[in-house]
Amino acid sequence: MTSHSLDVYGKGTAVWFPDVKEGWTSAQLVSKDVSGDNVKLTFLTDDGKDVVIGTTLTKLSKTNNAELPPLRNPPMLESADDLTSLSYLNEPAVLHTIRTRYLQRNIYTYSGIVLIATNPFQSVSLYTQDIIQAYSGKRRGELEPHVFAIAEDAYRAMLRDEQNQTIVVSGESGAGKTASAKFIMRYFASVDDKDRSQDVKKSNATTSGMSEVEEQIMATNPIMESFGNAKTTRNDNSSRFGKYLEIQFDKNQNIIGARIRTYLLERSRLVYQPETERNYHIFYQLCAGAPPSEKKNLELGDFTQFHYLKQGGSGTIPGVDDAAEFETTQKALSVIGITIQTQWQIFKLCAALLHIGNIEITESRNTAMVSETDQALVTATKLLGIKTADFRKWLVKKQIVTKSEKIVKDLNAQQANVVRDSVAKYIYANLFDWLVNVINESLSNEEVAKNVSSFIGVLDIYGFEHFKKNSFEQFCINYANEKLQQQFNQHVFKLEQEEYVREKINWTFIEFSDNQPCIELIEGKIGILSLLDEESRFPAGTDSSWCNKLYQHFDNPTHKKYFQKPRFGNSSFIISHYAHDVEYEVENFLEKNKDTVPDEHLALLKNTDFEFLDDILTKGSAIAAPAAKPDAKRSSVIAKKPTLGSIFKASLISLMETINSTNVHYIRCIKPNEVKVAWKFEPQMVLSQLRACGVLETIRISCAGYPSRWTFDEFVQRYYMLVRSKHWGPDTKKLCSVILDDSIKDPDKYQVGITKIFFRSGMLAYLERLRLDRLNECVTLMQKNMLRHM
Ligand code: AD9
Ligand code: MG
Repeated sequence: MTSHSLDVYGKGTAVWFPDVKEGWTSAQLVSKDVSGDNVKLTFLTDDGKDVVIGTTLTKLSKTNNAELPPLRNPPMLESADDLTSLSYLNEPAVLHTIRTRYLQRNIYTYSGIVLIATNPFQSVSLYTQDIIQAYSGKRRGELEPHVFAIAEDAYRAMLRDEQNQTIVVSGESGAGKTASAKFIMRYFASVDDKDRSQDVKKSNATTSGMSEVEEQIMATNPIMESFGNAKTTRNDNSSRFGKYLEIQFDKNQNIIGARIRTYLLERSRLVYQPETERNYHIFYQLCAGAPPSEKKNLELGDFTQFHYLKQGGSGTIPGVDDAAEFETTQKALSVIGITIQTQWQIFKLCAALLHIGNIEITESRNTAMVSETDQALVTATKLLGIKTADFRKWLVKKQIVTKSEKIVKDLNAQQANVVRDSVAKYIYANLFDWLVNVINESLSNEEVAKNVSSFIGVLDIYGFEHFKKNSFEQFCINYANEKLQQQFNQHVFKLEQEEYVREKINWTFIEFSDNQPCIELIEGKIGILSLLDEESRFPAGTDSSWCNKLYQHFDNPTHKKYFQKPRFGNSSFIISHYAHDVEYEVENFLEKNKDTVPDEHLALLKNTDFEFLDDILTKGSAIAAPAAKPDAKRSSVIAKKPTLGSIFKASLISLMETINSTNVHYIRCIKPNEVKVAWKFEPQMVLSQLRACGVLETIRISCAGYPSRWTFDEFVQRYYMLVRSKHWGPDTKKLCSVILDDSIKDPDKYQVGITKIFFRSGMLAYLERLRLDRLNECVTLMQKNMLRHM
């Protein structure tokens, strides 16, 4: 961040010092001694401690004043609703402003084009119909910062520029992305816009005042959440997939449809949940809410009956009634047009998965065994409409096909468990994708697609993740965030430079750290992902052989900036992401990437009598599931299957293409504390998120240019008193020049554009000080006058 010269530090100057607990603590300069080259500054912190800085003028000039503490903003700016209006735009100032506002119950703050949303962890009355209406038709800045203002902005821009829009919502788990995305959806669905043609609405309005399609769009939320959200340690309703929702408008700006794209559903959750976490909500809803007759048919009981539901030891969520939620899910499924009959087929499939998880695999002399009469096996295969004996056989055996023969080999219990779970995960992933397809068909059929004239996309995607142990999932998530960060930086830059050009001010190109090399390292031709795919296809490939290849290719000076081999061990690698260095453990990367289901099982499932299962396997997952031809060479079947990594890469590239073809708006959600308590603000936690979401980096970028800008009118209104009244007149631009000439001697500190004045960092604080001095002078003068007349 920018450092200011020693001259700015006078007695009483307020500054910030780092603080382990608070992030930063405030202090005031109490004495300043400069003798010869020596400088001694004494500060008194707000908690009563002296801090002395001893240095020399030579050193200060060599280090560009780096030793001097960052300056604190004047009080009038300290709860500014836009961080870019701060005069000193440094890390403590940013943190302090967000904190001050949050403690005043203002959860939203702008940072230039970004809306920062700090989770209140409490229901707040900010989203009523009245407030929706209040934001309708308003320009950003007219009202308090709000997620509705961003939605309205997007809507207006869509009308004005006839361009598609995207609202990117990001942040860490539990920060409020899904909540924000839902508020945005509600805004579009409920705003009663006078500009919009009401004809369509009136003809099919429902009791909620929304049109049928608007109700359907809202209904996608409970569905996607039931099947794609779960309780985790970080969030009771954590989305385990990324989502891009396109809200489609016709030429009269009526909502006529929607389309959802999803990214990387967490498959492992279906078969394993860490301590205190749950599986996907739908299973608990089903166990709690199914009527007795259906429970009997599907052989369902309490969630504790199922291995796939009880591993986390936490089957209920405080404040959530799973049975009531089940009703909500069913209603939502009906709203989007899924018949009751199909709904029960979905639930039947879910029940089958639970029974698969209960199939007991034992081991004798290194050989896996499943009892013929295992009740779970019998029920699962009955529900799935597949042959029990075949399913049992291919749970405990595998077939190796060579050129000349087929060999059947026994599996051990651990391998059999992996096979069992892989089948369950495969079916669930297909069911999830099938649901998304059905929603899309229902919300945007061909007829609708013909009339779509523009869309607003809302991206609710996992933020940067950095845990103690990081695996394939974190790798993919952080790769996505690298791409989004790059898009964001380029966008902020473009906007910044465009404004300079538009205002015709002199500017030089500002350097910023482009993360392209890191992206290249991951997705390049010879990159981490392509090496992973290569190793996944190689029959003898293992996690560790892949890891060694990574070291061979990237552990060298060329890649040092982004890739490192850890000092100890050979089972992990470190990537220096824009937000943080992350160490990835290679264990299971290959398996997760391949996501294989034995061909024998695929063939078995394909031959099911249960038509619905056949349907979801055909229409569901994008992952090709080639039924094993009896004579197919095993290796060629594997070669045909796209890996999860390659699917993710392709979907991400396509997402970025979409985003780049739209006008983008950004919401950064911040989780203010780990314990999910209302109005508790943990500064260190917030700081690390501000860093990870790129807010601090963009602030650094804008500080390198002219971070503060005022229109002539705004400037004159606040600072007219800095010059004598004889200069006051109707020509504001002229008056601005007089004020500027008179007050700021260094011409590099500002530039006058066509409609605005652009200031270097720190100039507003300086002008504020002049203004305050001037006001004090006036008050003294007035007092003297009054005394004289008494
Ligand atoms: V995750 O990556 O899917 O695990 P999100 O989506 O970022 O995460 P979510 O939106 O689910 O988090 O928010 C977590 C919880 O915070 C919600 O369930 C609400 O209880 C709470 N929340 C978030 N934003 C708001 C808000 N604007 N008002 C009230 C909120 N509560
Ligand atoms: Mg979410």
